Parts: sequence; structure tokens; C-alpha cells
Amino acid sequence: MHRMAGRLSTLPAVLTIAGSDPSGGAGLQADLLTFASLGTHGCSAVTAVTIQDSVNVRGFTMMDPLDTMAQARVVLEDISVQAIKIGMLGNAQMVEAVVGVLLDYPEIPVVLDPVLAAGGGGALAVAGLREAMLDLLLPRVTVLTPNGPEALALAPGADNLPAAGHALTEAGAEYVLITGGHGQGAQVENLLFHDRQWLETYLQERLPHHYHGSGCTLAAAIAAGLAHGLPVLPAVAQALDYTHRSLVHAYALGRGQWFPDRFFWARSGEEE
Ligand code: PXL
Repeated sequence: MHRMAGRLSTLPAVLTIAGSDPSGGAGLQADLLTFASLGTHGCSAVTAVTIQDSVNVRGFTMMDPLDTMAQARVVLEDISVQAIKIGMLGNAQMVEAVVGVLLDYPEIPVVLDPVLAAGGGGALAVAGLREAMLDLLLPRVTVLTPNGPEALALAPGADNLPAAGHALTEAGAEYVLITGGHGQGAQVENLLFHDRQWLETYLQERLPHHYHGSGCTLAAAIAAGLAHGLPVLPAVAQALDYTHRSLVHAYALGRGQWFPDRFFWARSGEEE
């Protein structure tokens, strides 16, 4: 094979297992943009097709879990995937199907964005999803990235974020990054937990708008970092920085939330 001097002949591959967002702001569309921006090749297995715009979700149709599983399996059998990012799963049957695939690839790190609702608040999950994620999927997760409300909804009995972080590592997630975008105050506090310990706090300036797909961007960026071979802590730090910068450069296209610019660094004539 021809190799150009000084250039890699391949990109590390990342697989997203996620829902489609026709607005292009969140879901697998956000994941693929993020993967490309961060020098990785994105593969995608679709779990659901949502109907939504920048304001909110109107509905969604689940894929047959067997078809989602088949998409993931053909990719994994053909391509050496270095990290898997999981977004919207929708229901417990989809969780079971995805866990079935993951058990055959125990060496691939998994980043799970436990999607329960869209940025506008509309549900992207049905009853039973939360329990299935907790019981079946969390023990296979390298980095879990809930926002504050998702962490409290997922952690049984936790009434504050540190308690939720501890409970979610106890439930099996190796690292838990609780994002602070839904909180209050001039600074966003992102909390990282590992092994029942509160390991790190990452502070970021709170930005003025509401954004569509910021959680997808963050989880996809962590997966891209892991695919490049970064350990978890540097992968988390660079992903938080990348996501923040994509939000600083966000743009308003529709009537609702702003879209992160995952290619902020590529705009000619703009400083960055
Ligand atoms: O950001 C969460 C999310 C995940 N997946 C899909 C979505 C959204 C939010 O809108 O649409 C498909």
C-alpha cells in the first residue's frame, strides 16, 4: 500500500450507536461531524429515527433492534473500531441488543451518553430504558456522560450530584462525568467520578444560549480521544475543551436552540 511520508495511512475508527436527528444538530449527525473534526473515521449504527427541529422532538420511530445489531456487527467484523459511542437507545430491547454486541468486543472502550430527553425537553425514551441501562449496560461502560438531570434520574435514591456520581460508578460505570450545563451560576461545574471517588472538577464559563447536541458532541469527542489512544483523563479534558469551543462558535439556524460548530477551527479568516 502506498504511504505518504509523514502521514498516517488510516484514521482510527469510531462507531456511534445512536438516533438520527433531521435538524443536524444532535444525534448521530453530531457524532459523525465530531469524529471527522477530531481526525477519526465515523461509523454509525442507527437505533431510532427522530422527528425534530431545533425547538423540540415531535416523535421517533425505533429501528428493529436486530437491524441495529446487524449494522454494528458488520462494521465491527470488517473495521478495527477503536472506541464506541452510544447515544439514544430508546427502549430496553435496544439496550439488550447492544449489550449482546458489546459482550463480543470486551476490549473496545465504550462512552455512553444516557439520553432520556432532547435538548428541548421532549422524551427520547420509553419506560424501562433507565432500568435496562443501569442493570445491563453500565457494567460495560468506560465513560458515562449524564447531564445533571440524567444523573439524578439514573441513580437510584441519589438526591445530589456527588451521591449520583458515586452510585453510578458503583452500578458499574468505570468513569462518570456529570456535566453542569443544566445548573446555575456563572461557571459550569463538570464533575468526574471513578471508583466511588470524586476525582476531578472541570470549571467552564457558562455560555448564554441553549444548545442542541452539546451532550452528543462531548461524548463523541471523548470517544474520538480514546480512539486516538488517549487515557481517560486527557480524553475527557480535551473533549470538554473541544465542546466548549464548539459552543462558543455556535450558530442559530432555526427558531430554537443553537447548533454547536464542530468545525470551528476550519473556518478561514476567523481566529481560533
Ligand atoms: O442530545 C441528546 C440527543 C441524542 N440523540 C438524538 C437526539 C438528541 C437530542 O435532541 O435527537 C437522536
